[in-house]
Amino acid sequence: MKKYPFIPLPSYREYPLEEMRKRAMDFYRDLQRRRTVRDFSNRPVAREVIEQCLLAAGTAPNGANRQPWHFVVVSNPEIKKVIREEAEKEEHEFYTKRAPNEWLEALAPLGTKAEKPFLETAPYLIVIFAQSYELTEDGGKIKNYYASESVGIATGILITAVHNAGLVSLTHTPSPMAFLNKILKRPLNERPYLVLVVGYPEQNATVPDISKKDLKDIATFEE
Ligand code: IYR
Repeated sequence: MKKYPFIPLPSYREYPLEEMRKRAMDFYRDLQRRRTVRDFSNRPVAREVIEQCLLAAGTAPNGANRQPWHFVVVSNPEIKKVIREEAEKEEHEFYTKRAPNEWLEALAPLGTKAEKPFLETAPYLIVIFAQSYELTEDGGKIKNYYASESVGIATGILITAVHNAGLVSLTHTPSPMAFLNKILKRPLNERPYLVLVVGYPEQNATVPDISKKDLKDIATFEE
């Protein structure tokens, strides 16, 4: 295997402490405004903005630089309709049969239900696939490493990029999701990871009044 040439770190920037503090705080404050939205407007979104956000997602650190992700950006109304129908079928099963009571109780305060109108209303559904292996030309398989972790990180960056651009998103996980391979004609080495619904919020969009844990509850410093 050929080694990559090593080059001087080209783009690192160090900030003076005050500026570092301000940047860290400003970034947190801006991310604190992000909310997962379920009430989407049908207002169109410029495709170039989505492209830019996907390029940001593609910068994610990942196992052995295999970049084991594929993003299918769906704006075609007929495909969105089929995705909605299939997702609602699975969700209906989930809410009426598959979900244990404990899970339904955890979801009850959020008011989620089997109907997913946003899958048709929102201008974009970004269906994120994780590639657990790659296929060689002669049909062999090359394993990817840490595909779930890598795709999770890329998804986090995508959500942040979408927020930064002034749009809202919803992480949607119909379960099981194999129907997405079929509808979107994706190969078997790709596993649907998540559907990111992207667009503008509806004018009267509401969100649950939730809060995030304090620093002391999410972090421990061993000094
Ligand atoms: N996939 C279902 C259920 C669901 C599960 C969790 I955990 C949520 O935070 C929200 C919903 C759905 O999309 O409704």
